[in-house]
Amino acid sequence: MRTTVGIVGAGPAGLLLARLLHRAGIDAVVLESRDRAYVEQRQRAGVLEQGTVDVLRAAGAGERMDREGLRHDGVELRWAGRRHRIDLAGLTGGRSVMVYAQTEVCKDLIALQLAEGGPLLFEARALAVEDADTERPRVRFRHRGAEEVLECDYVVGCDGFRGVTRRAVPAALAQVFERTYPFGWLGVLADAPPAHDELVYAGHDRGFALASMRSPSVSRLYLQVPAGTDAAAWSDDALWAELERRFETADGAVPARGPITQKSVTPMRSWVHEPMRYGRLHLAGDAAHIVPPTGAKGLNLAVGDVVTFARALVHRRETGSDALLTSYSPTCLRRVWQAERFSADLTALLHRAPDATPFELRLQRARRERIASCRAAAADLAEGYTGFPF
Ligand code: RFL
Ligand code: PHB
Repeated sequence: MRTTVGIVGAGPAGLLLARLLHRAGIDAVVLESRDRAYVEQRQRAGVLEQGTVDVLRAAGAGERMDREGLRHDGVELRWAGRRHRIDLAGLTGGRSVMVYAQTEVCKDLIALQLAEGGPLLFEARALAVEDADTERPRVRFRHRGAEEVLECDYVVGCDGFRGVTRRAVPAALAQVFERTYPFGWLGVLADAPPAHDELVYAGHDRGFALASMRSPSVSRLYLQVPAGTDAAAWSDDALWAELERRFETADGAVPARGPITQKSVTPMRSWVHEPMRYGRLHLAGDAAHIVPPTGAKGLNLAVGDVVTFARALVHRRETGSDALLTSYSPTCLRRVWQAERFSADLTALLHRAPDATPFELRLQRARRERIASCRAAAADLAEGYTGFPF
C-alpha cells in the first residue's frame, strides 16, 4: 500500500489531520489499532477552545457541534465556600469555549472520513516506523492477522501516549521532560442535570473537584483522588457525598444526584517529548505531549499540531519550500510549552498536594485571592483558558 501521508492513530489528531489533508487534495491513509466502537466511546475531553471550534467549522466538521455544543462565555472558580466567575468573553475581547465532547468530535470526523475521505483502517496496529530519515518512510502494521507495509512520503504519529511511532526517533536525539503528580482524577458520567450552567472548578481543602457536562441532562464530574486509587473502591453514595462537600457554597447549592453510568481514574502528568520531528516522521498530539486535564488543553494542542503540519505540507506543494516542515517541531513546541505552563499553574492553584507545607498553602491562598481581586490576573487566566494562537 502506498500513500502521501501515513497517519498512525484515529484519535482527534489523526482524524482531523485526515480531514484537513482531504480538503487540501492530499491523499492519506489512517491506521487505527482499535475498532470503531471503541474509538467512538472513549470518554475524554469536553472543552474546545475558540481556535479548535474555528478549525472544525472551516474543515466542514462543525455542523453538529454548532447545533448541539454548548457555548460558554465564562467558568466558575470556587473556594472557601465562595464563587468567582471568570468572564472569559469580557476579559478576552469576546473569546469563548465550546462544551462538546471528544467522543462527538471523533464520531463526526469518522463519519466524514468514511463518506468522503481516503482509507481509514480500524484494527490495524502499527508495529514500527522505518526509514524515517529517508524520503520513503514506511509503517509496518498488522491488519486482519497479516503483516503489511504502508509506504509514504511522510508519516504523522498521532498514536497517543502509548503509541509506537516515537520509538523511531533515535534515543540519542530525544529528550523527555516530565512531572508526575501524587494524585489523579476520578471521573464519573451521571444521568443528572449539570450542577450549574457553566463549568465549576472547586479548590477545596479536601481536594479538587470539577463539575462539567455533556448535555443538559448528563453531568461529567471529577474528584481529585490519591494516585493509584481504584475507581471501584468508591460507592456511588460516597462519591456524591464527597462531591457535595467539595462544591459546598455559602448559598447551599449542591450538584443534583442521578444514576452514575461510568467511573474511571485518570493519572495526572505533564510530559513533553522533544523534538517532535525526525526526518519525515512528525509526532502530533498525545504522542508528543501530555498535560494534566485541569486546563482542558490536550485535545486543543493536538488540533494545533495537525493544523501546523497540514499548513506546512500545503506550503511545500505551493512553493516547493520545506521551510515550514523543517520548523514543525519548534513551531509546535512554543505553543505546547505555553499550554504546559498554563496547565501546571492551574493544577497547582486548585489541587491540594498531599505534601504541601503550610507556607505553600498560604502562597496558594494568595494566588487565589489575586485572581479573585485583580482584573489583570483574571484576564491572564481567561487568555490561557480560551487558548493560545495556532
Ligand atoms: P488519542 O486520543 O490518545 O488517540 C490516539 C489513537 O491512536 C491509537 N493507537 C494506535 N493506532 C495504530 N497503531 C498503534 N500502534 C496505536 N497505538 C495507539 C489509539 O487507539 C487512539 O485511537 O490521542 P490524540 O489524537 O493525540 O488526542 C489527544 C486527546 O485525546 C487528549 O489530549 C485529550 O483527551 C486530553 N483531555 C482533554 N483535552 C482537552 O483539550 N480538553 C479537555 O477538556 C480534556 N479533558 C482529557 C480530558 C483527557 C482525559 N483523560 C482520560 C486522559 C479529561 C480526561 C479525563
Ligand atoms: C470534561 O468535560 O471532561 C472536562 C472539562 C474541563 C476540563 C477537563 C475535562 O478541564
